[in-house]
Amino acid sequence: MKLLEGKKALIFGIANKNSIAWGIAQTFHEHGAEIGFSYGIPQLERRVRPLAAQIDVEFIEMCDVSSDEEIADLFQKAAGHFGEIDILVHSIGFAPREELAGRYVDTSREGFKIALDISAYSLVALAKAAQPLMPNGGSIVSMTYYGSEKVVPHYNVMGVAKAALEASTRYLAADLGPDNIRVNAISAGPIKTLAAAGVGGFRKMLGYTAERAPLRRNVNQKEVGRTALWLCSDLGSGVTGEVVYVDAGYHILGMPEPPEKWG
Ligand code: NAD
Ligand code: 0WE
Repeated sequence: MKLLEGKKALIFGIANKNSIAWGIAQTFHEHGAEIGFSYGIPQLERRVRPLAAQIDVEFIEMCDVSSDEEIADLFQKAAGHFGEIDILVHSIGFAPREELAGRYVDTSREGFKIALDISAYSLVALAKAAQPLMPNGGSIVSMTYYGSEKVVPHYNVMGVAKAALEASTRYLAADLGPDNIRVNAISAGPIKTLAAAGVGGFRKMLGYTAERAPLRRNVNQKEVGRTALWLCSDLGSGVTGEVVYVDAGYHILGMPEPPEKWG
């Protein structure tokens, strides 16, 4: 059964074929959604266009979400192209590279501002801009990570930004619920993407979580896509303000068992 037949989805945060947003886009396409893409920087256009062509995406626009003006322009174009939309996917995160090494206590004021602006405030700005395009309700989904709740070495200011993103999910859900707009976040386990590739020791982190997670493996972009699918389809109609984990169960552990059992 196709779950998104007749629905229109605007997806932010595709950089290349490894992006979580691309896993979501492919799943939505398989389920009959009409899709639009927005990407963050001009250099990504040549990567994003061929992907868009694979799933019949016609609306492809650049938008730097740190700019109110670019967001306004983007939504004006989206209103022209789609009229109304049903789904908004926020799959964007960024902190200056130097903030993701060393200690959190050394975070700069500017690094903090940039990380929180691009990774958390942008969800608020996009939700506000999307609301007029969702007169019959809708579903908004963003991407988060467990480093918002527990200390993950070097995740640093991104952990604080994700905590703000998750809290924003609840406040937005309360504000937009009366308009039948649902707002949820997916907390994914570590996945090798462009954003992750820039992180020292990421391969070791993948190994560490795969050895300990209840499912004894990592998750992939398609598994995140299928959770976004139920959240954004009628299957998720009663769910809002929630953080849903797609992490092979890693977050439930209090004392992760080492791979070779103790005693
Ligand atoms: P990715 O690099 O493919 O996607 C990140 C996207 O953010 C890119 O498309 C980039 O262009 C965009 N972006 C950055 N600054 C922007 C700006 N100013 N304006 C517009 N777009 C901007 O990597 P990904 O891993 O797919 O990341 C997607 C989301 O998933 C992020 O929120 C990330 O924090 C989250 N996440 C990733 C993992 C992981 O391990 N990869 C785990 C959990 C959550
Ligand atoms: O949210 C993320 C990635 C966030 C990210 C990554 C980069 C690298 C390149 C944000 N900004 C930048 N800026 C850059 O210049 N993840 C959940 C993946 C991730 O990133 C980590 C992790 C995990 C997991 C960083 C340190 C420790 C763990």
